[in-house]
Amino acid sequence: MKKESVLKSYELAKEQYAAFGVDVESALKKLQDIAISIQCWQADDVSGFENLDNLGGGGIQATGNYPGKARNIEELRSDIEKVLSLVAGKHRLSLHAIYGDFGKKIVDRNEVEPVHFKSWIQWAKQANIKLDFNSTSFGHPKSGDLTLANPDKKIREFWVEHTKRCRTISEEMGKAQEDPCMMNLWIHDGSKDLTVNRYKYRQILEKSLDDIFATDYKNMKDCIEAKLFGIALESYTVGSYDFYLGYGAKKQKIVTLDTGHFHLTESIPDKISSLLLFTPEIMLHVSRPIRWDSDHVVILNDDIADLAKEIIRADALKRTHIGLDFFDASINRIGAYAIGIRSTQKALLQALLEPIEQLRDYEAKGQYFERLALLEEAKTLPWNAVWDYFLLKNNLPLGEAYITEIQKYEKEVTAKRK
Ligand code: RNT
Ligand code: ZN
Repeated sequence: MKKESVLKSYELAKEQYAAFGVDVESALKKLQDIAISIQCWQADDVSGFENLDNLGGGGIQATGNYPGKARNIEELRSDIEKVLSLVAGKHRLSLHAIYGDFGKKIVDRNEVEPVHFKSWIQWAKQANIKLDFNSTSFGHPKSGDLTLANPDKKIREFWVEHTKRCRTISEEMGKAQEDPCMMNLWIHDGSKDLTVNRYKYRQILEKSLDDIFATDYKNMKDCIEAKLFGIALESYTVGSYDFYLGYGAKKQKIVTLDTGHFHLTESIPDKISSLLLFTPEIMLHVSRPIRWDSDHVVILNDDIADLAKEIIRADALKRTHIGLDFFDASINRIGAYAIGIRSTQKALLQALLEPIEQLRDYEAKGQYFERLALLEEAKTLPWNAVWDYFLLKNNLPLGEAYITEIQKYEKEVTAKRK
């Protein structure tokens, strides 16, 4: 793609959008400022860098064995830096507790401390990126079927301690970056087969959360992530959407909507406007479920386009934190990141370019044919010309040229990891 053609197409697109009352430049400015919280775990298939025997407990699994996954902190940082060099905008990195800089030390989950994330905080500052955080209750001998909802006091307390420590780590991150660190709490707790104790486990989880959240912090924000079911825990999930929605509304915590954690025909976009009325903010885990919570790479499909539109229509950008959550181990991992981030940005751009005023005007007047017609027309307005210009303005490879960049990094870096 030639620079001149991009500029020419952009000018024409701008004109076309102006005819619908859409200010393209202001849309681009907004897009430039939307930070996406990039999940660190796509780089290494959710393995982390603990020196513990990880084989003890499940809860999560990546599938595929494409060569070149990051094997240590240095490689992960280098991969993330590469990803950031291929996308426009200033973004964030979401770390899990198992990604601490533990050196050769054995640090159990109930021993994690801010010091284990000191080098991450330093790196982040220098990479000009902000950090978000997650407690990790999966992949540990004490994970089992129940962690924070475990009737066994010792196990429950172990995970309460872990999660409390994660909040202090998040607080340190937030303080250092002078911007709140979003801490996400997700646990897999549930039951493979019928349980006759649905109430009991939820009561225990509520108690654990109350313990965990007893201390107030200024530089971190708590997010609680619901799920429909997990593999091997198909019959019951303690932390269901009802559970966290209730807890979030009651205690003013942020509910995390993972787009892979609902019935496949359930509309996640429709939840945005309700959550914003009853909970302080929203955290998103943008993912792509195929038949189930498969965590495929995010692509520009209707689900994500509709989600982005709801955020913009509800004027919710300031209260919505957009995080990604996919981990595909079957393709080039840097490529997976690039596709996922770019597709999310494309969805947001489309949403920002919607001729919303005209649409609302039609709706107010009861002109529903006109509303539907314009919604259809808007789909094929030249948003892609605006996208190309966005890349050009950010000095990024145009169109599909980023593929070559990733192939080069693969040849020079990731393919050499054996
Ligand atoms: C799992 C949840 C959770 C994880 C990450 C690694 O189903 O989506 O958010 O993917 O914490
Ligand atoms: Zn998630």
